[in-house]
Amino acid sequence: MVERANRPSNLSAPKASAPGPQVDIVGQGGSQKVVATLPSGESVEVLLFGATVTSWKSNGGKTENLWLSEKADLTGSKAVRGGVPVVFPVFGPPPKSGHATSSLPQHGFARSSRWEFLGKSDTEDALDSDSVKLDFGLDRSGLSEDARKAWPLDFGLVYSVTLSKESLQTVITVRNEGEESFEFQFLLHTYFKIQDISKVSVTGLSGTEYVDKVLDATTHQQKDNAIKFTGEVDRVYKAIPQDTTSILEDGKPRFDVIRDNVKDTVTWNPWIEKAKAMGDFSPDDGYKNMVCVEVGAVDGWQKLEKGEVWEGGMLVKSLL
Ligand code: TA6
Repeated sequence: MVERANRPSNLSAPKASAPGPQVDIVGQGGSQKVVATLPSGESVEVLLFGATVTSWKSNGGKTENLWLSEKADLTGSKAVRGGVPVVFPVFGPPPKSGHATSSLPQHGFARSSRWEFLGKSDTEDALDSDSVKLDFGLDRSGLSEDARKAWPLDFGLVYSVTLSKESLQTVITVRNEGEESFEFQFLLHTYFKIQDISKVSVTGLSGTEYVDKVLDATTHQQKDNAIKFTGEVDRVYKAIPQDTTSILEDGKPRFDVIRDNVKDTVTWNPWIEKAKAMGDFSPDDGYKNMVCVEVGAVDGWQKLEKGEVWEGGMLVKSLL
């Protein structure tokens, strides 16, 4: 045998590629959802109705990170109470009149329209079994007749949900498919699951201006670094300089919510009375186990000319 330098070592049979993420479409009609599970057990569930993430489990699948009302409608007949409802093209009650969104329902139509599952898109490294990216699409053709009449504009949305071992990334791409420009707002109305609201604080918003909807929508400055919850909280923080807002439990970091091309964030807890008043909010004392930290572009409007595209979203790290 000829001795050669750098003789190739024995070529071992290529390693059988590690099992990749499992992606299934489950259920029928309005209850149809996409379930993706990593080989290590983490999972995400996305209801096609609203492209609503209804479950995100990290920590090998042992930790559910999202709160979902026990009376959440998961049949596609109304927006889901919990998980991550997608708010588009308007946040909150639309302008009373004279605006393209004025005839839309609160929080717009995206969270109560049937989205199309576009598929599991290839990650950079197809053998990457530590993450999976799911794409969902919505355009005019997917809207109800009422929504099409209320907002007669041509648009295309692609919403990507990427599950990794310790994080969930959700990003929307908005395209103006029509001839005329339009403006919109966008927000991810995320209901985080927590153990005890009395031990929760939200940090990373100090020095930011906010509109307090509990105090007649008056404007305030966030002085303390930590927001605590001892009653109803409904605040719209605007033009936040830093990218990350954190949720702590008992002083320990539980979630980092990282804004991606959006500058605003809503913090909301309905507390006792408002929780009781919502028919699909259950149990009544469920407010103790949830906090909404909702990133978005809701201060003013994003404007798109014909053919223009806008992208924004969030990356959430579960720190448990
Ligand atoms: O994001 C907070 C908020 O705007 C609150 O004012 C409250 O209305 C909440 O959204 C829930 O709205 P919904 O239309 O889902 O009942």
